[in-house]
Amino acid sequence: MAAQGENARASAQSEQIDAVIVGAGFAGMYMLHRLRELGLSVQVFEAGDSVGGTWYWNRYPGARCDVESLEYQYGFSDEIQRGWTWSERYAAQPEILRYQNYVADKLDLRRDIRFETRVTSAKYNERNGLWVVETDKGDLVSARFCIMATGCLSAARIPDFDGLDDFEGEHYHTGGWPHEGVDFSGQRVAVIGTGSSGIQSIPVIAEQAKQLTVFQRTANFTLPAGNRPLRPEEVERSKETLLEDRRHARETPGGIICFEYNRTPVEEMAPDALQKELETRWKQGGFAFLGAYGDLMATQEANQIAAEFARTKMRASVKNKDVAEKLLPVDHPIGVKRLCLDTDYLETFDKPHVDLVDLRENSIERISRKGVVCGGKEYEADAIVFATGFDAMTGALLAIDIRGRNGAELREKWAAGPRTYLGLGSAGFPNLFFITGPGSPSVLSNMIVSIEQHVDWITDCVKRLTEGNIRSIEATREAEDEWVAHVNELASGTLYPQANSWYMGANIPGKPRVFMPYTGGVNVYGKKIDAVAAADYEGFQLGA
Ligand code: FAD
Ligand code: N01
Repeated sequence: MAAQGENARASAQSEQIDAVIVGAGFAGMYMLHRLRELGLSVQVFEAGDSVGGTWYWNRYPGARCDVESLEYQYGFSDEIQRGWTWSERYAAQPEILRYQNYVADKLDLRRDIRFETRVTSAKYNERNGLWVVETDKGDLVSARFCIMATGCLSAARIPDFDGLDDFEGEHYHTGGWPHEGVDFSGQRVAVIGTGSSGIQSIPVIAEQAKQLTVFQRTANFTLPAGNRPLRPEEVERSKETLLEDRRHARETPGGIICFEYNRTPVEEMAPDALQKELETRWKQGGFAFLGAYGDLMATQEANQIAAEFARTKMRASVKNKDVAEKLLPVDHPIGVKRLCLDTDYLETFDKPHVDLVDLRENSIERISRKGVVCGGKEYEADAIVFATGFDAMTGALLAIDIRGRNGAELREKWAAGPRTYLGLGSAGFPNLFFITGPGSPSVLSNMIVSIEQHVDWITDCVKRLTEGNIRSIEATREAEDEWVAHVNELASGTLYPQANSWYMGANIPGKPRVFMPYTGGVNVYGKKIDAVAAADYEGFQLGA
C-alpha cells in the first residue's frame, strides 16, 4: 500500500495527459500519429536524441534491412510512400534512418517527443486509474494510457567477460555504434559474434582493418542477400501498388509478399523439381529459400534437405576447407534462428588478414589489457566489436520498473517467462499496451506490418474506450492463461525450440527458456485479434 500512497502523491504533482508512449522507433512514431488523430494529448519519451529506434542505434558498418526495402516501410499513407524513393533492394541503415526522419518531418512528430529521456518507471494508480510515468530527467507524467513501443531488439548486451574494463583499446557494440563512425584503418580488430550483425559487419570491417579475428560460438546459416540497386520501373510500380500490397502482406504468415510459399511437401516433389526450386530460391536471395517446399519448417527430415543444400553452397564459398567446415552450422535446423543474409561474408575468410576462432573448441576466458583470451592464447586487438546481440523481446520492457494493480511488478510476474494476452496486454496491468509484445508474431514477421497491425488495433481500442466512456481495459487471467498455453503449444509443434536462440531467451544467462513469439503467422494472428475486438474485446475486462 506504500506504493499506492506514493503514486497518489506523484500523480497529484505530475503533468496529466491522455497517453504516454515509450520509444520513438517505427512503432512509437506511428502510434503517436494515430493517437493524435483521435485528438488525444500524447507525450513520447525516447532515450536516443532523435527518432529511428533500431536504425538510430545500429549504425555499424554494413547494417541494412533483410526484408526488402519496398516492403520494409510504412504502408498506412499513400502520400508518404509516394514521396519516398528507395535506392537499393535492401536499404542500408543511413537510408532507413533518413526515411524515418522524413516521416517524422512530414507528420510533424518531434514536437511531442522528449528525446534523450529514458523512462525509468511506470506505476498504475488504482485510485484514479492513471499511469504515473517517471524518467531519468525527472519528468513525472500521469496518463490514462501507457503504450510500450520499446522495441524487441533494443536492449543491446555485452556479455559479462572478465577484464573488459582493463582492455586498453576501444570497444563497441553493434547496437550502440558511435554516430561519427569508426575508422579501423591500420588496426587489429576482434569481432565477437556471428549472428546477423556480425555477418553484415565482418566483410566491411575486413576491408579496412589491418587484421581481423572473428570469434564464433555458433555457426549460422547465411545466404547471399542478392542486394542490388532498384530499377526505376520497380520503384514506380511499387508506388502504385503499395497499399494494396500491404493488404496482401497482412494475409501472409510473415507479412511479406516478395516471394510465395510452395505448399507442396518435399516427398511429393520429384528430385529435379526440388533441386530446381532450391537453386532458384537460393539465387533469388533473401527469405524466399525458406519457402521452397511446404514442410521445410515442419519436420526435422524435411528441414534437413534444405539445410544440407545450404551447407553445400556455403562450403563452396570458402576456399580454405578447414575454415569452411568451421563456418558450417550443424547444431540446429535451418530457419529456427533468424536466417542471415550476407554480402561476401564467407568469402571474407579467405582473405589473408582474416582469422576465425572457433569457440566450440574453447570459449572466451576473459578480455585482457591487450585483447581476447581463449584456449590459453591471447589474441591481441586494438579494438573489439561486440556483435553479441540483445536481451530480446523482454529486455527493454523489464528494464522499466512497471507496476500494475496492488503495486504488482511486471518483472516478478514475468520471472518464469513473459505472460501476455495476444502480446498486447497483461492481466493486472490495465490500460498498458505492448506493441509487438511477446506472444505476438513480431520478430517472426516483417516487423513494420506487425507494428501497424498492433498500432491500428490499439488505436481502435482506445477510441472504443474514450467514446464509450469506459475507463479501463485489462486482460483477464483466464484469457491470458489460455493464450500463453496456446503460444507454447504452437511453438512446441515447430522446430523453433530446437535452437539456442534469442527467440528462446537462450543468449542471456539465467533468462527463462520460453519461446516468446507467436508462430501461427501474421495472417492467422490478425484474424484472432480482429475477432477479439469485434466481440467487444473478448478476454479483456472493460471497467466502467
Ligand atoms: P525500436 O526500433 O527498437 O525502437 C524502440 C525505441 O524505444 C528505441 O529507440 C529505444 O531507445 C526506445 N526505448 C526503449 N526503452 C526505453 C525507455 N525506457 N525510455 C525511453 N526510450 C526507450 N525487422 C524487420 O522486419 N526487417 C528487417 O530488415 C530488420 N532489420 C533489423 C536490423 C537490425 C540491425 C536490428 C537490430 C533489427 C532489425 N529488425 C528488422 C527488427 C527491428 O527492430 C524492427 O524492424 C523495428 O525497427 C522495430 O521498431 P520499434 O519501434 O518496435 O522498436
Ligand atoms: O545478435 P544475435 P545480432 N561468447 O543474438 C554471440 C536482427 N538483425 O545482433 O549464437 C561468444 O543473433 C552469439 O553466439 P550464439 C535479427 O532479427 C537483423 O546479430 O549465442 N559469443 C551470436 O553469434 C537478428 O536475429 C539484421 O552461440 C557470444 C552473436 O553473439 C537480431 O537482430 C542485422 C556470446 C549474437 O547474435 C539479433 O542479431 C542485425 C559470448 N558470451 C540484426 N554471447 C539484418 O540483417 C553472444 N555471442 C536485417
